Amino acid sequence: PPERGAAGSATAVAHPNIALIKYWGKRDEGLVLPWTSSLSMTLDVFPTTTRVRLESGSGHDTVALNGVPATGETLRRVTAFLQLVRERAGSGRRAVVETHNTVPTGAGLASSASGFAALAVAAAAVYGLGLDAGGLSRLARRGSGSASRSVFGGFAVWHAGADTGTAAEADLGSYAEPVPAADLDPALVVAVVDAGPKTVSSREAMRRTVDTSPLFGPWAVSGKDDLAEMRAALRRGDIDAVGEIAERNALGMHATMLAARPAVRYLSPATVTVLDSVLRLRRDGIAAYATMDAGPNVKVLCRRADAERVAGAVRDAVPGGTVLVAGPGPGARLLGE
Ligand code: 2P0
Repeated sequence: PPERGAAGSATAVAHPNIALIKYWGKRDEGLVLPWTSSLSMTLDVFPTTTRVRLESGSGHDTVALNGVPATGETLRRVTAFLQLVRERAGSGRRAVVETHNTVPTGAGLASSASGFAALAVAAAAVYGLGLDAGGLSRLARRGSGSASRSVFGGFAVWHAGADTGTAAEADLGSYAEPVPAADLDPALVVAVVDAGPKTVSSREAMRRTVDTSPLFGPWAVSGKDDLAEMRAALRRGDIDAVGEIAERNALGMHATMLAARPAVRYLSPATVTVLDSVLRLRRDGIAAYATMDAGPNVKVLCRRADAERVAGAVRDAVPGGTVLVAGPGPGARLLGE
């Protein structure tokens, strides 16, 4: 019999987000609890659409990514996530998951953020969990930390959760919520210099950084100040301050990785070429600031009015790359069955 509140299928859409204050390092891997709080902007490009349909009488979940059956680590992570949903729902019914990504997977372009946010919203609906937005964010976090932020549109802060007390207490306090921001009219110019999958997963790279980098502790401490200053800069709509803080926080995160043993280096020569073009733009009086994630690609924060000029400068710097202009995008939502 169908479970109470549960429908046969549900489809959700979510967009990736780019952190302006980075999440890097877990205090609890099983619960996906971060060492530090982070803050991001959800984009209006690269949506992920995911449909979850309940199966009767099947002994396993089936997952397809862009029409290709998932195997290995991807299948394991999605199945573990669905298992968590089933435990909460008191259900034993397996699911068929069909997901469509428009972003290159595993290239440091936040495919796991949009992916698990869409999966959380669709799975919560189909298994009838009855969660509010904060609950959906806490759930999405268990799939991938950054997915907690993609539940919301615009700017969102993901709270680390209390760092004293038990992991169970931190779990309750670790979710994202929207951040008040004055009218910034921002754009994020995304420079895809390499769309290939990363050589070290962010999960492994975080672990290595936390375990071996002497710079991790200081970066995590300074990140608290960065976050407080970032919130203030967003409130007053100060794009230069927002950009400066984002850029220094990102470079600090990469410094912690470079100091890990062995080093994790996601930045490539093309990354540095784009960074040089961003410096030149600033020298010319344009507010343009760079941030990089677990890959060589660069996202340049600027005013929307300057976005075409910034995109042109970045295109000239890396003629082989793909450059596109993104703006603030919507939170994850159900599309229906
Ligand atoms: C972020 N990144 O804040 C940081 C900055 C990449 C660099 O979140 O292990 O895929 O699934 O929780 O969310 C990438 O890590 O990691 C990420 P898991 P996730 O956006």
